[in-house]
Amino acid sequence: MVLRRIFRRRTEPDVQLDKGLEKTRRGVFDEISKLFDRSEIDEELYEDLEMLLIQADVGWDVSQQLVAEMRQKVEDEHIVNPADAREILRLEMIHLLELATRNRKVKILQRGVPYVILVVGVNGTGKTTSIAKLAAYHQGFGRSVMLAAADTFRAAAIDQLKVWGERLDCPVIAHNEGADSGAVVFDAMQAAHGRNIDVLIVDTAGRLHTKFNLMAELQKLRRIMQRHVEAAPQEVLLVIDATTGQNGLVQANEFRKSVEITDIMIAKLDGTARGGIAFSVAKELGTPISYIGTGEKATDMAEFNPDTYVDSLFFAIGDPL
Ligand SMILES: Nc1nc2c(ncn2[C@@H]2O[C@H](COP(=O)(O)OP(=O)(O)O)[C@@H](O)[C@H]2O)c(=O)[nH]1
Ligand SMILES: [Mg+2]
Repeated sequence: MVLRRIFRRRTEPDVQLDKGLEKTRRGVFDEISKLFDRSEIDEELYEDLEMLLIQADVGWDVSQQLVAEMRQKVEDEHIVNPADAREILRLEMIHLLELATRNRKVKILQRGVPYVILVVGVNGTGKTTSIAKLAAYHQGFGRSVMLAAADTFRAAAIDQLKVWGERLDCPVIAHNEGADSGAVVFDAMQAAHGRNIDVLIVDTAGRLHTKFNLMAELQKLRRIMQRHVEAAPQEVLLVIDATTGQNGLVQANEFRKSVEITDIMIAKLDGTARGGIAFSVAKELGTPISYIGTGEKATDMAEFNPDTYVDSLFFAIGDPL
């Protein structure tokens, strides 16, 4: 392996990622980076590194794995320079995150067939906001987007989606509070066909208390979608709240039992100094992480890319080269 002695960014900086990971970078990852500013690789380095990774929400198992792999490489390759060990750590981190992109399905959009995105997740994780971000994202490719308010539990939730629809200039199909979510989806599918919509994004309720209810609800919506489009929903996006730390992982596992998740959005990454959650999501779930949310605006979203992500954990835009 060819190692660079100078630790520097390898990918083009991403403004959204830079912003989203600022707290995490300034906190734990700055300390991690500094750990390697020492004269030799000693036991203390490994111990402190493991502790800091756990602090960053990387998770106990994954932290241990990362450190063990780094140690192994350092030994195998007779590395003595701490700066080289840091480079090994970076490569291990990228490698781990690639687990979260390996199974990514190619998104195939077909003319005249609505590409349906079913958005699921626990209440408050950032689903509705993430839907607005996705809408803006697809609009950016010149696609027509429609939203469906299938979270019918609260009037406020429906209104929130309508407000986003107005801001983004995309139609919202909604019924009244308490209406049958299946009926909303039915109407939305028809409208999407009728208006030649490219992307239909469906908001769902995250407050279904039992797993059975959740499963029944999501399966019902799926069946209704498939009456119109056989492959729908082409994307099932789970939103995880980065500020809830490892708890987000527990929630994700619950959802996975109810519905087949194709993509993950890690929301509110800007709101935490413990942005290491992506590593445990990658390792424990293996479900593709496709996007990250970095704020409350529709443009506060970035595509997830392991290299850029790891670079943004260590380097800020404007850092000296
Ligand atoms: N800082 C920050 N706040 C977010 C982000 N995504 C959502 N929020 C906020 O989190 C709260 C809950 O979001 P909402 O989309 O309503 O969640 P839902 O209940 O899952 O639909 C709102 O106050 C959002 O503005 C994000 O990426 N960063
Ligand atoms: Mg909502």
